[in-house]
Amino acid sequence: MGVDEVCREELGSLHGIPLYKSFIEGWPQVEAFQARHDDLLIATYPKSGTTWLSEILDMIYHDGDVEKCRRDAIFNRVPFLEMKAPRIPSGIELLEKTPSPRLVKTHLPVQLLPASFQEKGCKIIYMARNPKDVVISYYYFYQMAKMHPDPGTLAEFLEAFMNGKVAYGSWYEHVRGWWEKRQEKQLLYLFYEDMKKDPRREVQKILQFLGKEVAEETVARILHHTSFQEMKKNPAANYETMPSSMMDHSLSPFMRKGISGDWKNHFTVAQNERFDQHYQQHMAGSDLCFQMEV
Ligand code: PPS
Repeated sequence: MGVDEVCREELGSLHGIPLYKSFIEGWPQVEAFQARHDDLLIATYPKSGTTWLSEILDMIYHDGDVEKCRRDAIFNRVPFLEMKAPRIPSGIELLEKTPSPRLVKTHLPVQLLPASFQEKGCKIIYMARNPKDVVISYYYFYQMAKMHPDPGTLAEFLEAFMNGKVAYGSWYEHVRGWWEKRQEKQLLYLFYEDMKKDPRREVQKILQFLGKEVAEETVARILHHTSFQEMKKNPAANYETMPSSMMDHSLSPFMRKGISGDWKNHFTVAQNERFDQHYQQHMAGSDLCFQMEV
């Protein structure tokens, strides 16, 4: 193994949430993070459309200027708050260097959000995606992104996911936790499936939430530049500039399929029935609804 090789490692636990050990080491700095009042937080469970939403927001912040949005890779333009890994700047270090107004990415469950986002009254956009597509996307991501433990077979990974034994813990608790807090915070809660169905309507919702007005041709440019096909071929958006020791796109590209309903190509009938039953139990009593395909 070369010196730059990232080693697959078992996850640690941060207040009961399974997480990468290097992120846990950096936790004291994250917990003490000082948000600025004009920070916009993009919060998601992993594989739920974070990069898509990040690119849309960077385009909005730069008035649809495609060249400005190519100035750096997405993981530098929208720093990942709790990220810490050997030999690359941490999310906190990147954020300190980022001029306001900043876009900040996090996958933290709502109960672990650093207090200062609330204290400063920062706006937050949460995006959720149906769990069947999340688990498939996550399974491929575990294979290509080397900081994860070996995912095993899909059947094993499905069990781990349902039991909340994957990085960032239970999908159910994550989506429900953020949903229940949406009244208390300045929070816009979006769905990947709605964005697939009608991206123009969802971008309009974002603009309204931000209190921004943008010309119709700018909206059209934003929609074109943030389509899956455009983002897949854009080196500033597709993660191909990440060191290959961290992400191996030959195992599975970061921009993999970008559709809703790919789980149907992977789940067996029995797995689907078991998943549906588990889903019913864990979503009982919630008015939060997901579309499993569009
Ligand atoms: S991460 O690592 O958690 O930040 O990943 P995240 O960006 O949340 O999710 C990656 C999945 O989002 C898909 N994606 C898109 N779908 C539709 N349109 C656009 N523009 C887009 N950009 C990224 C990406 O392909 C991953 O989903 P899968 O199902 O694996 O293709």
